[in-house]
Amino acid sequence: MGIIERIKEIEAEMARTQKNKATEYHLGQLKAKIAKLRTQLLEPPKGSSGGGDGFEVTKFGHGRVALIGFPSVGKSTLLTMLTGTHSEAASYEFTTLTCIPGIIHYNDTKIQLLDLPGIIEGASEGKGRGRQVIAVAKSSDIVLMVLDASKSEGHRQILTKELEAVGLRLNKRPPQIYFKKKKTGGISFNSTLTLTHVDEKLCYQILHEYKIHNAELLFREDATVDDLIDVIEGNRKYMKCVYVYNKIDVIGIDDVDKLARQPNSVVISCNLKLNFDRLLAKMWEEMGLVRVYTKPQGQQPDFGDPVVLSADRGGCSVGDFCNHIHRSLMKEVKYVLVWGTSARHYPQHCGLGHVLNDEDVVQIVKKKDKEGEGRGRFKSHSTAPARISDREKKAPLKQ
Ligand SMILES: Nc1nc2c(ncn2[C@@H]2O[C@H](COP(=O)(O)OP(=O)(O)OP(=O)(O)O)[C@@H](O)[C@H]2O)c(=O)[nH]1
Ligand SMILES: [Mg+2]
Repeated sequence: MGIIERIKEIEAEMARTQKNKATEYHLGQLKAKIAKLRTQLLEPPKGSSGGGDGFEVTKFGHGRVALIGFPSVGKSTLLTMLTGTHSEAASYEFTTLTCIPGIIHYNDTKIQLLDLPGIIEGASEGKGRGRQVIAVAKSSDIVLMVLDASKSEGHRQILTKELEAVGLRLNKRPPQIYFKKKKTGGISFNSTLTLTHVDEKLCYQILHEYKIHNAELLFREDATVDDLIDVIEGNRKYMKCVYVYNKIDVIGIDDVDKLARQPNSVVISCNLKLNFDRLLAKMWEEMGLVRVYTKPQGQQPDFGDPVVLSADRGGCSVGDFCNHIHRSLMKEVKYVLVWGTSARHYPQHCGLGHVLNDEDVVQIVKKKDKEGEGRGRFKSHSTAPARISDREKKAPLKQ
């Protein structure tokens, strides 16, 4: 039996099982079994060289955004409108068959936008080109889930389920559970608060399912079985997602209003070019890019060409900023002067650990070569040799 059939079988068993206190442990175990099988499904088959026929495109720009959605919701139309790169759009399904990259120029940064083929229910199990599409989505910084505003709300749930099946978690943060495998000592179970979804026995059972008999487990929040499985699997990707409802030109204003009020949602219309600025602003906000402008000593800051940092791509500290300019720069830095919202006063003297905010201005002050010889008024200012014995002997006076 293949992995997909086994998953189906277990899902059917779960559907048959009533949910109550007595079946809780059994259901937990089944969930862990499915998670294990799904992870197996994600691993490339043995002997293959990996992706192969995937359609990975080279990363470009300061961030990457993937357009995910059902066929014919207007992904290609949106890419053409936002980037100027033409992507074929037509009224039939599966117009786009591969990954088409475009570039959005926004706030002095370049953001790569990827148009992808539409995905359908069952994509996570390989239907259509679902697996490849989801692989590209995983490699991006955020996902724009494009939805047809005139279609049912169910599409959003189906897509979220498909993405969750391959280990993507949208708009969630990692569960606050500390988990560490050990060599000996059995399982130590602790929690900082009362747990309402899981108990010690259930956790033991799930760990047994994974053949883990020695580990440390500490719950810092009231987590569920699924959260625990996510932590044990350890391969989940937590991503931001913006829900983009397209084609609002064909629905009533009341429906538009309802959709627009949902969290993380933006309503647009490609045909009428409606609300693109809001979409871009929301995308920018979710990406959390930090633009830092450099200021050479005694000159105006260079506002044309920012250094772009982000927490997901390496961090936003002064050290990361220096590394971004040149890897050897960090060693030469004495301190930096910072102007902007991260500084308490202007300019603030900061070290390498200081975390920068968007639109900060930074001036780097380097160490001087001679620095460090003596302190304060004992600092040697002359370039003459320090020790008397090193000084050149004066020629003896002529008599
Ligand atoms: N009414 C309306 N139709 C739109 C809008 N945007 C796109 N469409 C139409 O929707 C159809 C599908 O557009 P595409 O851009 O090809 O959709 P897609 O999501 O790229 O489709 P696939 O590549 O097949 O996955 C086209 O006929 C577009 O003209 C819109 O804002 N309003
Ligand atoms: Mg398309």
